[in-house]
Amino acid sequence: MTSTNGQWRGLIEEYRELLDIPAGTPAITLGEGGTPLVRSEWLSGVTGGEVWIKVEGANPTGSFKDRGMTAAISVAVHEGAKAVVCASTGNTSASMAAYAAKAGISPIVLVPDGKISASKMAQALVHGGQVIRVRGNFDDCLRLSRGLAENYPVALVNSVNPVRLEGQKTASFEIVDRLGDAPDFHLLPVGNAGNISAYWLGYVQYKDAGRATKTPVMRAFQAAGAAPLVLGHPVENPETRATAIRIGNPASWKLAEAARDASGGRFKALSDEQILSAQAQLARNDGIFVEPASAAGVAGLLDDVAAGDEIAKAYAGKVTVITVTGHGLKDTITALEFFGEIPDIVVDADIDAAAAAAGLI
Ligand code: AN7
Repeated sequence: MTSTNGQWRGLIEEYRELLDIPAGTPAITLGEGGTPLVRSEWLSGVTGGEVWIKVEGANPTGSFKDRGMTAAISVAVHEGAKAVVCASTGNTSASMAAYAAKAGISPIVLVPDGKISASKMAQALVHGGQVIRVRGNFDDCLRLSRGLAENYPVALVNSVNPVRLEGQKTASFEIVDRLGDAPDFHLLPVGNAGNISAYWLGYVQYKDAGRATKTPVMRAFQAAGAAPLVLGHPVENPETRATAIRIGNPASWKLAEAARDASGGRFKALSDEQILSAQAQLARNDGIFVEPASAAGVAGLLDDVAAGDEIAKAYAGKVTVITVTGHGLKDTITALEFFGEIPDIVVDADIDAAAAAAGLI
């Protein structure tokens, strides 16, 4: 891909000819995309294969949502929108508010009251979002968000807007561009199911264009308390500490099932304990701090491997990519609650005292 003096130009300019957006749409960008693909020695060892982590927390607002949002906001502005609306478990609203600020339009955010992390709330507010707290869950917020867009002059930028998927599919392009071909397996968390649908679009497009020889098997993971795709029916009261994926009735249900079926993949549910444990292990083994929901793909790989069956063995000798969707700084309260108890030893400003506290003497 071309770039300006080695500087990444944001995904619209890097991939414009591959995106189905109106010709001449001016890019509203914060430099999103071009995120690191980091080889995990730890997970490569665990599987006997080659495991890579796509670090989406490196996007400007700290999650993969920026890929969809640069596209959705650019097209909305091109079409004359003055206000945008979304329902969110936190990351979509943080991203929308930032891109709306950049575009000079008004962001309206609907969130489940008490169920989004403080950091994501701060992002939406600091960027000038009009935050409306709803007595209900994400699925209720999405219903309201659609209703507002139908009845009032505001553009809907949830992933039911197909332009969002156009932006998000570029993550697959980057992976293939970096690895030289598509991986054998792609693992990721699923909530509203836009991202898995977008990745699949991207992989299929690259294969059809002859830029990859294959498409990966898509294995997607949900939290056990919010696992409608695994159960095969909506969950009325979803619950999980991984609040980003606390979603009971995913909007892109059919697209996600199509990606699973066409790729020979699978959905699987994981306990919150598995997810939080994977979050800590990834941070300690690989130096990558992700928010709880983002660790679901890693937890899924560990769960698959622990089963010791044919699925576990399939990773050996193969290339696996796991998308970690959002930064660990998005939810430090949950992280501290589970692993990071702040030590209650305080020392005087003295080298010997510090050395003793560190166990060096
Ligand atoms: C960190 O922000 O739905 O399956 O409103 O924030 O494409 O929904 C967030 C979803 C995974 C699931 N990881 O992706 C929202 C929202 C993180 C997320 C997902 C989300 P989708």
